[in-house]
Amino acid sequence: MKTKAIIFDLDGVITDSAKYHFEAWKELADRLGYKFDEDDNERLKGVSRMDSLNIILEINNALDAFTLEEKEAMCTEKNDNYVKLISKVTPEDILPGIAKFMADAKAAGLRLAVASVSKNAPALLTSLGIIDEFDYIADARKISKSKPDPEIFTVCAESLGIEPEYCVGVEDSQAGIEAIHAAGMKSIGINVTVTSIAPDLPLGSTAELDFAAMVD
Ligand code: B16
Ligand code: MG
Repeated sequence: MKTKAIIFDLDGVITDSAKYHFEAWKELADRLGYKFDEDDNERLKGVSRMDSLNIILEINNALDAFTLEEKEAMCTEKNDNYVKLISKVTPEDILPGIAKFMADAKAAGLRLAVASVSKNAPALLTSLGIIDEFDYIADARKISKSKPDPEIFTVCAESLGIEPEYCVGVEDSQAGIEAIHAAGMKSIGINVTVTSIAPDLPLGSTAELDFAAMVD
């Protein structure tokens, strides 16, 4: 087998927390009287908290309307909304097909990593009951560039000690697919709204994941 590692995005791949990120930003946008809908939200997937806020402000022509302190307070407000929403997550919230795909990969001797730019990733993986299943979890606090920069996928491969060409990345965002390709890896896309580079293997949902048929 050529592939030696699978590197998973978290939000929108392992669990449907992408919907909670949307709800948490929507609550803030509504309070400020700003436009923010599901289409706008596609641009936020895989993007850091402050970069996400800047996209919402840009959409509303308000990029220069706030000081850094005010923007940090808005990020804190969004994160408080998000933490409240994910507080009830349990192992039942792991998306269909993910547990079997991970088990099959491990049985075939592959290593598993998580490439999430979310600072809430460890808490979420703990609530899902799978934090110990991974050989490496990227520390979002140490990642300086948001996807589509390849940094987080490159860090995962280096930490596992595996060359990128032997890694497969799984992502639900356009920015994430670009990051995987820029890192020199093969990509599996989960319900990606493609606006530029398409995933090597586009799937409609995680339920379609099939390790034996898709990973060589
Ligand atoms: P936090 P991923 C990303 O996670 C989300 O897609 C993105 O919407 C979010 O803004 C980002 O994490 C930061 O999350 O505010 O919790 O630190 O898709 O890379 O798993
Ligand atoms: Mg994602």
